[in-house]
Amino acid sequence: MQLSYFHVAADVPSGDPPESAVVIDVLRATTTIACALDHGAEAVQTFADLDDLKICASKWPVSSRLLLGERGGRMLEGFDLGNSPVAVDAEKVCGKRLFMSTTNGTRSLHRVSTASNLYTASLLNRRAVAEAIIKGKPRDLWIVGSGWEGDYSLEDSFAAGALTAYLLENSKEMVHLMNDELISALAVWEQWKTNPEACLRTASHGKRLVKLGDHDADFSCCAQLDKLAVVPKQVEPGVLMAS
Ligand code: 3SL
Repeated sequence: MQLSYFHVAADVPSGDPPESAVVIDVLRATTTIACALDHGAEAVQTFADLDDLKICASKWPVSSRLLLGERGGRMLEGFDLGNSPVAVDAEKVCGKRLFMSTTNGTRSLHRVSTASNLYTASLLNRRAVAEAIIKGKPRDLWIVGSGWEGDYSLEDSFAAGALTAYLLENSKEMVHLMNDELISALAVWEQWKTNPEACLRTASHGKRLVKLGDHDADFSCCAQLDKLAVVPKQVEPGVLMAS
């Protein structure tokens, strides 16, 4: 298995991705996706563009849809939910389709949406996603972080390192680390693996969320490792379902 890590969508090489790719946005898009699907959301349909989201959502029955999103960490006007993993509880999301757009995470997803096996991962479902990858035996796997508006993010590197460490320890296939970004992601994982929340709070986006206020529950949720068995997988462009 040949693994590469790209910090943000813009770093992804031009052309088609390999058959398998994983998108990570620990704070908070892919953590929210994992929680929503784990709580029974029918699907999470992701959009980079808000107008596209509104047009598509308007064709869906009001009773079975929710609009979820943020810009700059703040919930969008007219939306039902912001991008908080603790807000997508079963009572709100069970059986519903979530139409979602976030500042960075949904952009990374769209950059690799042509991958046949496209997963999203967070710390919460790291082991479950890693096991799905091991089962699929991909020759190449791209791990794509989300960062912040084109810039590197510590917490996505940390999670990319966590995923890679699991694959190195548990895959029977040889795992080859194909770029320096991935080697440094492993070093970030080693640095904070005993205290993931400290990594999230050290990260610049963590500090941004602290400034926005009242995100303690989000931090403790996003920092939990291997708690969920849900594997979000793209079933059609932009649409993620539990697999
Ligand atoms: O950038 C994103 O996609 C979001 O996850 C950012 S936030 O944590 O909701 O502010």
